[in-house]
Amino acid sequence: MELIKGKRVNYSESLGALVEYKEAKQSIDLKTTNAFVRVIVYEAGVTRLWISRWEDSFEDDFSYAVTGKPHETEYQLFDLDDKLVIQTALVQLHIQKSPVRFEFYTKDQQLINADDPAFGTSWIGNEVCTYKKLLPGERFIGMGEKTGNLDRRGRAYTHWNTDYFEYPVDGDPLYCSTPFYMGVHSGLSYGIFMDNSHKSVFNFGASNDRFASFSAADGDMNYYFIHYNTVAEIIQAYARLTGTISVPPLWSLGYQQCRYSYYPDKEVLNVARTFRDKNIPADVIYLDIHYMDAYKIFTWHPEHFSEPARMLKELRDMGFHVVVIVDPGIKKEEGYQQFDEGVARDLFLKYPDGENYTATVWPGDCFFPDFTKPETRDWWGASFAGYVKDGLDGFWNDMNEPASWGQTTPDLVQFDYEGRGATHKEGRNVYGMQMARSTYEGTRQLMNGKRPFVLTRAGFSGVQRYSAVWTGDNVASDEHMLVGIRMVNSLGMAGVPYAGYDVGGFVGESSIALYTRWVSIGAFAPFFRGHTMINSRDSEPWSYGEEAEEISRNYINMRYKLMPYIYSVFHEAAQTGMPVARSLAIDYTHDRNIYNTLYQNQYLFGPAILVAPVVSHQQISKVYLPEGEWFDMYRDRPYAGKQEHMVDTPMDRLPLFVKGGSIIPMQTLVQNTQQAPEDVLMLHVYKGSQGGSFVYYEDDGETYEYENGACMTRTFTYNEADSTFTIAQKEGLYTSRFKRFKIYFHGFEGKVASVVLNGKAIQVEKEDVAYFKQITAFDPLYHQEGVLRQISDVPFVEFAAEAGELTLSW
Ligand code: MIG
Repeated sequence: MELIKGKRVNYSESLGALVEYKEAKQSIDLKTTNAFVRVIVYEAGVTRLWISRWEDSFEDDFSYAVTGKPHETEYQLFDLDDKLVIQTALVQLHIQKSPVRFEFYTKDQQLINADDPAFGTSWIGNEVCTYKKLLPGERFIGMGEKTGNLDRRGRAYTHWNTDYFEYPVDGDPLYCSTPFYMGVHSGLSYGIFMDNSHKSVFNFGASNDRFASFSAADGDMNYYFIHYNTVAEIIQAYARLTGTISVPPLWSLGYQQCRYSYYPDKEVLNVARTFRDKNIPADVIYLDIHYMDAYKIFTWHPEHFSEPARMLKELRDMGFHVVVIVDPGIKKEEGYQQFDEGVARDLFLKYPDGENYTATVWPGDCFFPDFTKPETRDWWGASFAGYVKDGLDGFWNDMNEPASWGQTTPDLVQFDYEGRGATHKEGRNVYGMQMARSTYEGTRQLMNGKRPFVLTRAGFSGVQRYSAVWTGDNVASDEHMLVGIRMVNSLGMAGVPYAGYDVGGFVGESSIALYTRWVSIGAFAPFFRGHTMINSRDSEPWSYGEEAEEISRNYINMRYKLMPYIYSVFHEAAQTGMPVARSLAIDYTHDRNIYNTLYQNQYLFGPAILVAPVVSHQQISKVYLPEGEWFDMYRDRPYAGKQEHMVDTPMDRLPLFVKGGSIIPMQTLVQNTQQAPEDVLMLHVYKGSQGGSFVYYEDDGETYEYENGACMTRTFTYNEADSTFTIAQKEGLYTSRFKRFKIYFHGFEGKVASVVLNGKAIQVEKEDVAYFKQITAFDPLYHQEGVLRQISDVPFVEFAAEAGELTLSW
């Protein structure tokens, strides 16, 4: 190749012209003057472009991120004078021959995305970059754990997993890398996933008005181009490539209480007991680094946790699960089991001369397990045997960027990379994900069919298959609260639906108002955990005074009542990859108002509930409701869509709206997920001109038996046009814990006059629902109106659970 024939080249050089091509099944190999290209059709809307300067690259198609394979897909290949055209049922890929450039069109010739005509894919030394024309009005969304605005246009981002303590609200790069974004323009959307784990840079028109580009420091340009009609379909196509979550243990969807660190055991028990005494629901308590002996992973501190099994049993009896932190660094200390084994079996990262790589972390000098080596993963996974036996079932993977004092891993450190070999430059970004994988696979094997919960800080595309992700060391400020919400929404658009932020802020101290607001919003985060830094003020729901406590309790209660809804939404995420927290950019992609920085934090929690985060001190706030009919969740007041609204937002009122046509299944209040709710499933139906449906999901909440069919779904459908509500037969072998249905009709103005179930009239009753028990002495409207706020006269019917059709009249 010209470029490297012993001659220094001081400019970027691109692919060159087409020399020849060859077609195989769903795959076309091109040879250009400077490189090789393999085009692979994965499905009608997914095409992979694999561009390499090394022909032998194609002999080994390996990826940590992608598990999806090409689906049998019909396509046609046309050889025209100046271009090749590959056409599927949805997309035309035009491959210009000289020079070789790629352009994607819809079948009716609308341009979706095109290479910059001059640069296309080019190299500067080993760095490879693809340049795409910036199109008029083009916006960019996604990219996972990235700060900044929902619309990323005008900014550039780096993917290089980084331990960034107290990151600023525009800090980059952070801990987790998911190099997948979506472009949106002229009513069209597409996604680009660059599967290359080297340090990469995505430039969405930052300091340039010509292109959006993505580059990797080394390796091949290897990207998947996805086009479907909606962002939701694009996200799901990305999930077919990189996988989905498995259904999490139900307990992990409850409230989780963390701090750096609760110790000794007595303090842990105290915190747990306080939740129960105060009737604040919670499922999980965390042990941060002080639970260990000299920070040695897989040990317990001999004095502070002298009888771990007994403590864990006591917590379990109170309905608490315990999650412990594990860091990758293994203390260099002879006699420490994991050190001795790791050395003996050659399981650590090393220098090219074979010496183990050493860096300093909490325990002092450490070796680092090479999680890209299968033997290391098996060994690490098996090392959890003692913890599992003690009664632990949650594992928090921290510091796995990897982090160390000094924060600079030398690039020559060598990774096994499944026997292929890779330097730190290629291995770093997948290290955390492979640690999470090893933790997940190992503990899953040890737990006798029960589901472990794994949380990780670092990750790469595909990490969702093994673990939830949290956004690291945020700061107690309003801006951080909001950017955290956007990061979680953005992780959702990058295939990671199970994500959250430290509620209350890790660094610094929240005000009463900030803490309270953060808990209210956190109740609608997929992963809901309060956490705070060592030597900071206490940050439990009762630590900020009586008012904050009551409001926090109300919102945590709400989360527990919503558990049937939340669990069903997680099931959907496991099935399709749809996020749990859904940026409005997913359903309302082409509505420019949702990108307004005032409204960009708003999202749908599941399909039905719109959360409009507001900052702590704001007593009256502006929200924007997109197209559709909406009801405020507190009072059932109808609100028009495609409009801004002013709403009251005192400390105890986070703006929440339900989309007309929604069906929200709820249960009676429990104090933790082990406690059985009453046997009635409450279905809240909201009037809407389009009607709607919901797929309810249930299983035992704790084992993998659902994989063998021990689960159930049941579809509820509200049809507005013919005034019916249909309860489909349940599907699946699992028997629901709910024996009765109670259906509430919201927004029907109290006028549901008669309900006929399978031909038999059933009695319509009316109730003051106030299912969102936010009635507190602190409610300003309580003071104003002098009466308890209530949603009175909501009609409902209750009957034994069965399939059938309700006919309503009003
Ligand atoms: O060097 O384990 O992000 O959540 O509390 C800091 C102590 C290590 C960083 C994590 C944080 C955790 C802390 N850890």
